[in-house]
Amino acid sequence: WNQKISSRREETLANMCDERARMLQDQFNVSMNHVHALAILISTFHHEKRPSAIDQKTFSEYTERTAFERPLTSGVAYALKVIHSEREQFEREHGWTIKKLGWATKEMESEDQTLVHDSNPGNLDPVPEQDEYAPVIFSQETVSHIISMDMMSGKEDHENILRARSSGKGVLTSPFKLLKSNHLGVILTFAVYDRDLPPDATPEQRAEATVGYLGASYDVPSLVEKLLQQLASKQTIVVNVYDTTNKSAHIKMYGDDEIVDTGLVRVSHVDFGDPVRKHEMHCRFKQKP
Ligand code: WA2
Repeated sequence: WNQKISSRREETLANMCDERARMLQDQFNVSMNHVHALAILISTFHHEKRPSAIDQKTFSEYTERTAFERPLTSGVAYALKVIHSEREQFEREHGWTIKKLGWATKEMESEDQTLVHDSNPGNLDPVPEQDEYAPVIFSQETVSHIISMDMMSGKEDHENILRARSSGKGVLTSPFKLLKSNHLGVILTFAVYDRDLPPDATPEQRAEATVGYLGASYDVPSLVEKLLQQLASKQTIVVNVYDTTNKSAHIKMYGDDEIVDTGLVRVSHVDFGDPVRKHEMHCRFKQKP
């Protein structure tokens, strides 16, 4: 009798967890396809058209009006590949210097005397000399604070850019604290090339043909929360999402810090489309039987 009840319970948890994991995966996949399409839009209307048909105003309006197509994302931006010998001309043409990614070094005091970070990119430091840069030239309004920042000066963004352009696929970072957000998030990056490349193009050929990088940020906690709320099961189960790429150091992307052991745990795999990264959803009942 008891065994029958407990196996029913196990099956219920498995079904609920698998359903949620699949929903998250499907929504991520939908938005990933639209970010890919934005990379093609940039290639077609910015790089292949003279003069370009896209400027910051066009890009921010278009991406704001199509935001519904990219569930779970908090913003998209486009960074240009600039090699060092082109830096001076690039900065002259744009009328600003390429900035180091991060908070302004200058901090201001707010009225209650606590330090606040200055998000005015005008107060950021110019990036020190490098072989190449990836300054953001277009952004959705929600991430306009990264305009003029060199995305290669941030560790996670740098790695993503190199992996995106050498693979020709959409790639994901591990979870890290995004700029101007108090939450962990991930970045999805697609490289934009100046020509059609054969599927067997070498990483060097790909790097050489690269003209820029289209990236989307995912504010995971608030967006997963929104997704789970639609299911109205928050009273029944507790959900955690992990990046399990490093087997010995799982990184929590979503969920409460304190996990109450109610006996049963269901682990459902979540495939975000980047074979280098592994993700899992862990589900538990809130109450013991
Ligand atoms: N976008 C938004 N917030 C961030 C961030 C980012 N990267 N990095 C840290 N906080 C333009 O891959 C190219 C976007 C990077 C794309």
